[in-house]
Amino acid sequence: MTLNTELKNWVNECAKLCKPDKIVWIDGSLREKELLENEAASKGEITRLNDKKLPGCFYHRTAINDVARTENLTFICTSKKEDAGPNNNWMAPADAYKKAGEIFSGSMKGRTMYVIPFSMGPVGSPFSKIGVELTDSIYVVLNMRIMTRMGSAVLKELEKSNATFTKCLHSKAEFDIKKRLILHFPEDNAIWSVGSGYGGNVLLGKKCLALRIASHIAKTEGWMAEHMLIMGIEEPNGRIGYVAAAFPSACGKTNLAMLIPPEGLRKKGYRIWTVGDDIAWMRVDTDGQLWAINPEAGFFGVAPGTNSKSNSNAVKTVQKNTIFTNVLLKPDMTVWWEDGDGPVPKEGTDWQGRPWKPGLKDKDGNIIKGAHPNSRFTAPMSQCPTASFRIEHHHGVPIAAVIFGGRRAHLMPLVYQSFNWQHGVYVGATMASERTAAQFGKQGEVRRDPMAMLPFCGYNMADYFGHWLGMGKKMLPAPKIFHVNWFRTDDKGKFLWPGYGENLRVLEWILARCRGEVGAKETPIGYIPNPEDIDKKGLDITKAAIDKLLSINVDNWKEELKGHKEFFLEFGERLPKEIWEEYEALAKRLKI
Ligand code: GTP
Ligand code: SPV
Ligand code: MN
Repeated sequence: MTLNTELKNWVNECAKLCKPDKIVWIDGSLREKELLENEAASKGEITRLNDKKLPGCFYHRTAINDVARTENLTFICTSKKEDAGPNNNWMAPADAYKKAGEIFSGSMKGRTMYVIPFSMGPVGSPFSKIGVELTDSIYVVLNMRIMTRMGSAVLKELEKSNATFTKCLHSKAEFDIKKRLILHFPEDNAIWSVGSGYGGNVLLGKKCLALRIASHIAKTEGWMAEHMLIMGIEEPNGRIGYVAAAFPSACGKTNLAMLIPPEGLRKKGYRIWTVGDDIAWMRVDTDGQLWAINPEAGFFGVAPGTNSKSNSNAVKTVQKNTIFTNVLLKPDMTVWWEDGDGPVPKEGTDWQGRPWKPGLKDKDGNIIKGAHPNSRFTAPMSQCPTASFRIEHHHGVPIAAVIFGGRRAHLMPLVYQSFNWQHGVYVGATMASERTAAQFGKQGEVRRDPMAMLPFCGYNMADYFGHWLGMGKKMLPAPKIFHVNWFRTDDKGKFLWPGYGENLRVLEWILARCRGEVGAKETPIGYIPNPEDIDKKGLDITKAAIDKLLSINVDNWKEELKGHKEFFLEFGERLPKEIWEEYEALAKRLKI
């Protein structure tokens, strides 16, 4: 129970609606964790993994139709439809409460309702925000324990006078996709999620609070909530430069945040510090600089493709105290996924709970994967070998550069720098990524995803661009804004740039630009490196490839500009005039 009357009343109200058999207040202790693990294991909600090989690890399967965020069932519920904007699904708040209320009604009968007080950001930091999630899922409690700071310490914060919190209500209900809704009420600081058990839909501190609700709060309070990794690059002289980077899903945030320097650079003394891999909250501090914290405490990362070669830091991070969701379960009670470490197992149980062996095909002749392509690991950030020593620092790290990026086989150079903040906002606003085979729709088709926030901006994106423009005016100096593309290909479709650890060479150039230590070539789209300014020692790449990576094709850019216009027209009168100014300026530089 609690002394915070708002919290007490709200918990009672939700209990009246959902009718749980009992209510348990989560304190975050180790003893409580063990009790919950035992209970969930005895009910089959989770499975304990091999305690010798994967100590403290558990396995979980979601329902077959509940394996990813469901953007079509995700709504922003504001009084006025225009406030949600063309980028969001919208429902009127009264309709949303009614519709979801019917599903929540009695949904926790025979179950326990857990009350999870959690803090996004270090407990007690003025940068942090508190939420309370009510849920009938032990899996959610155990995941929230890794992904957030939670329990008694947060409850104590809430009991300080005037402590406000985001009201997060979740019920698995019947896991029925027809009765699944992920609803955000920015005007009430509330989230209602029902009918799902998948991470991004139910770990309400993550995308729902830390991005959709927080982006709305941030606009009102004058800060920024972004879908960005945060990392520090330590140079041989000990100086650490921090960057924040926004890439859409499956475009390499986790990989970049945990980058392993190539041998030559490592020997020189380069070192990486991981601050976050998915979300950044950023504020202007008294020194005029932009400072960032990672509001999360753990990683909810994609498993397939993670191996000791591609990301050995992630592999080391998930060796203990990790929850694996929808991966392949091996007979020795360890786990595996496609492109994971070790030989392909001879047999196992797949993510749907069926017997599996390599080469199995479905009735259409397609290979059956052992792990779902969006299977994930939930692991504490503190277990990452490159975890930054500033993670618990209450106001985070100073950001020297903001980096946007996407998956573009053509058009986008390896890296370019915007002319100034306003132009940088335009670069972010026109960000796009090509569809991969894993996504529905025409392959190679460009999908606009401004600042990688299309599915996560909790309000009208026209206003969001305005907020970015306004923030730039507050900073002195504002971080420099860059765009990167690790995915440009040659005529045969092969990546031109080796990527991964080698991306450090690009970050080196970015930091040198921030410090005014290196020149660049001015082009219509921005500043592009002179080829000799990218450190290529030990890099196996031809001169032709570098030249192509650092070139732009004006005709293709003229074509690209049509897509910009089409996208911006959707926002009508609400789009800031500066965006059109930048559009016109770019057209002029391209001599259209
Ligand atoms: P979410 O967790 O969904 O937000 O994704 P993310 O942005 O964290 O992406 P992640 O780091 O998991 O990487 C996605 C995919 O991109 C993986 O298949 C990686 O192997 C691949 N990838 C990452 N970095 C690079 C790179 O520099 N070059 C190439 N070619 N591929 C990369
Ligand atoms: C993403 O999809 O961008 C994720 C996973 O990071 S989820 O938490 O499900 O949103
Ligand atoms: Mn993400």
